[in-house]
Amino acid sequence: MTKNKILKVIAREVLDSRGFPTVEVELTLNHQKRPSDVVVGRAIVPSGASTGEAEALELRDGDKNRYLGKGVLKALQNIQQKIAPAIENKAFTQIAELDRVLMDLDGTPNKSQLGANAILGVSMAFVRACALASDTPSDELIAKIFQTSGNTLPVPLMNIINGGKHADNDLDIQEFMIVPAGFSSFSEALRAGVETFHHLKKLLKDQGLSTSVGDEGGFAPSFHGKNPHEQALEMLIRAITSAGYRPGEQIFLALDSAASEFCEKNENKGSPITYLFEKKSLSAAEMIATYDRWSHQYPLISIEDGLAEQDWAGWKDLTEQLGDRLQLVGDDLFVTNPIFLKKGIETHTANAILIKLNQIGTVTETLETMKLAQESGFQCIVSHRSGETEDTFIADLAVGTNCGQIKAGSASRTDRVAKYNQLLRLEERLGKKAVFPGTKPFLRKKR
Ligand code: 2PG
Ligand code: MG
Repeated sequence: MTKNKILKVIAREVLDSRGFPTVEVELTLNHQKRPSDVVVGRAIVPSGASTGEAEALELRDGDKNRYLGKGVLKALQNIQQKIAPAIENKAFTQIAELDRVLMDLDGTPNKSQLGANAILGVSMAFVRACALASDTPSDELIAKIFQTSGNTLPVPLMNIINGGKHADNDLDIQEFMIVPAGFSSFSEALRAGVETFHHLKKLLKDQGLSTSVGDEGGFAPSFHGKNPHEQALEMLIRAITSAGYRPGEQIFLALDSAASEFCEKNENKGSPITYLFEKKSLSAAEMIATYDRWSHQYPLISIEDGLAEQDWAGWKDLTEQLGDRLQLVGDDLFVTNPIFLKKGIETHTANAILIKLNQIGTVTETLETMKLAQESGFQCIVSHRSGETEDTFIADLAVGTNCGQIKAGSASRTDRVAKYNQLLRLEERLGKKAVFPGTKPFLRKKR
């Protein structure tokens, strides 16, 4: 196996889609066949807003005089002063070897010493650089590491109405997604999703509702009246129909409730977790009943973080009651961490996992979690963060692992469409080899 000697690592502070600083890393290697040439792999780390409690640590400076405390100079310093001296002029055969060194250098379970943003930037940049050094596209390199064919384009889960922490409206649920799964190729599916987005804009406008967008490029209207969530779901159905598509056959619906954000902080430990939903306090059972009702009213196929990350008891009931006909995705619940995923597998909690590189902090651990999920019959959805950049690593990751689903936001904002554009390129390059799984990832046994 070819060894890749790291010649240089540099890091800089750049901005994410919310205008907050984040880490960019550039890592230099020699070209494998032309050793006198060098290649530079570059990666930018994303950042979440509705973060899970057990996510790996995102190191921020906390200096209120710079970027409101959100600077990442400490993370850069850790790369320049601690990581670079440990890896420069050393050769690594593969990403797992480098990531092991980074993990050992940090020495903590949640990467709190060096910062997951520092570590992940180096890890992703190394994959990119190895790809360039071997004249292999990044998705192909990932497929080699993951030992798959790497030819499956993901079904996009497009978040076209934003709420919760990603918008300034009265929706408790964070993401209302359309899932154009009933098509035979990624590009057709994307087109249907995008057309639906434009029709939604017109419908909102016609009703005098706002068409300004939230963090992930979806609209963020304020629905009036007592059932804003159902109004949002109805609106999606109308948009699909008005775009000329068939809801429940070509385009389906998915939610990310991000319920940890609206669960009520209960002073008494041990008392059941409740949810402040549509201004009422609801039990987990009542939330489940709401989802159950919606799943009969609408072509809903997937619910992410339907209950809070601490509510394992509620999650178990949710899975028992709806898991045989809906995809139930753990995001804050699992934080891309094999330890929590194992607990989910063992206790039959959830049936899918959201995959975010920066929740765990290295490419290798991300791939390990995905392997574990796939071996256990859990679906994987590779995901962006609400704070994104022009980096399209997740598009390569989704194809390279054949995972079948990606969550990359709406059809507006360059930070979101950059991922879809990369997937279009990959689809074109794969040509006849490209596979689009359609509704397959969502098929479950009927009750
Ligand atoms: C989520 C994500 C991405 P954030 O909750 O799934 O949509 O949001 O990055 O804010 O955690
Ligand atoms: Mg989520």
